[in-house]
Amino acid sequence: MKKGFLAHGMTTCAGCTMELIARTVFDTLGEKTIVVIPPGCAAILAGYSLETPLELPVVMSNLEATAAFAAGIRAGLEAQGKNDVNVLGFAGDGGTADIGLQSLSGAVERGDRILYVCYDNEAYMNTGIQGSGSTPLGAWTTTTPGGKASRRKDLGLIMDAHGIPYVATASPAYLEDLAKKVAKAAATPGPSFIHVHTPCPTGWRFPTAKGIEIARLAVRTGMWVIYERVNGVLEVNIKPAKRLPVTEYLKTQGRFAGIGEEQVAAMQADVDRTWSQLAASGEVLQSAGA
Ligand SMILES: Cc1ncc(C[n+]2csc(CCOP(=O)(O)OP(=O)(O)O)c2C)c(N)n1
Ligand code: SF4
Ligand SMILES: [Mg+2]
Repeated sequence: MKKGFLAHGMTTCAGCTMELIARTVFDTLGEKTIVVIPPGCAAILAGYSLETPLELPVVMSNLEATAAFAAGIRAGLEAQGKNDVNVLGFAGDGGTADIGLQSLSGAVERGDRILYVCYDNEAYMNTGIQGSGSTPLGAWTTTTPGGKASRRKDLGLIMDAHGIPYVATASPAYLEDLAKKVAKAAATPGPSFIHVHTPCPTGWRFPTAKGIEIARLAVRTGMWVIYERVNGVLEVNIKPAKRLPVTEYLKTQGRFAGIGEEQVAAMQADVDRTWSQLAASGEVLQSAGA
C-alpha cells in the first residue's frame, strides 16, 4: 500500500508530534481517504490556496463543523454507491471539545460513518496558546496566566455517553497502537473517535527533542490512559508496569512551572482514583506492560 502522503519541509514547529500523528493516520488509511481539517495547527497539512503538502483529497472546514463536513461527504459517497472510501475528520482539541462539539455530537447521534481523530495539544495553539476545555488543571496558557483553575473535559467519556461503537485513546509514543486503532476505527460500520495525546513544544514549553519522552511519561504516570472501548466494552491497552508520580510528567513542561501543591495533589488523586476504578472493574488485568 502506498505511504508517505504528506510532504516533508512543512511549517509545523520543530518537534511537533501532531505531524507525526497525522503521518501515521494517513499512512494507515491509505489513498482511498478524504480528509476534513478545520482551522488549527493541522490546517498547515491542508495547505494554502493552490498549494498543499497532502497527496489526499482534503477540504478545510470551518472550526465548528468538521464532523458535519465529514458527514456530508459520507452522504455524498453513499448516494454514489461508493462504500470503500474512508472519511476522516482530523481536528484539534479546541475544534473538538469546545467549538465543534455540537456538530460531532450530532454526527455520532445520527450514526454517520466517519472516523474522527482529535489531536489534543491541550490548548488553542494556532491562535496563540489560549486555554481550551481540554487544557489540564494548573496549566499555563495565555488565557490562564495563573494556571487553569478547572479540570479538563473527558472527551472519551462524552463520546461513550453517545453510545459510539468505537472510541479509543492513543499516543505518539506508541505509534503501532495508534495505527492498529485507526485501522479498526476505519472498519467500524458507524462513527468512530480516536483521541490522541499531542505534546506541543511551543505551547507546553519543553525542548523540541522531548515530545515522545513526554508522551511516554504521560502514560507511565497514568495521566493519559491508553484504552479502547468497542461497543461499550472497555479494555486498557497499555498498563504502566509501575506507575510514576504525576510530578515526573509535570516537571518536564514549563506550562506547569507555577502549579501549586494543592493542584498537584488533586491531579494525583484523580489519577489514583481512575486507576483504582479500572483495577476494580478488571480492565487493567487484560493489558500489556508499558
Ligand atoms: C468559530 C471560530 N472561532 C475562532 C476561530 C479562530 N481559530 C482558528 S484556529 C483556532 C485554534 C484552534 O485550536 P485547536 O482546535 O485546539 O487546534 P490547534 O490550533 O491547537 O492545533 C481558533 C480559535 C475560528 N476559526 N472559528
Ligand atoms: S504549536 Fe504545537 S501543535 Fe502547533 S505546529 Fe507548533 S508544535 Fe505543532
Ligand atoms: Mg489544540
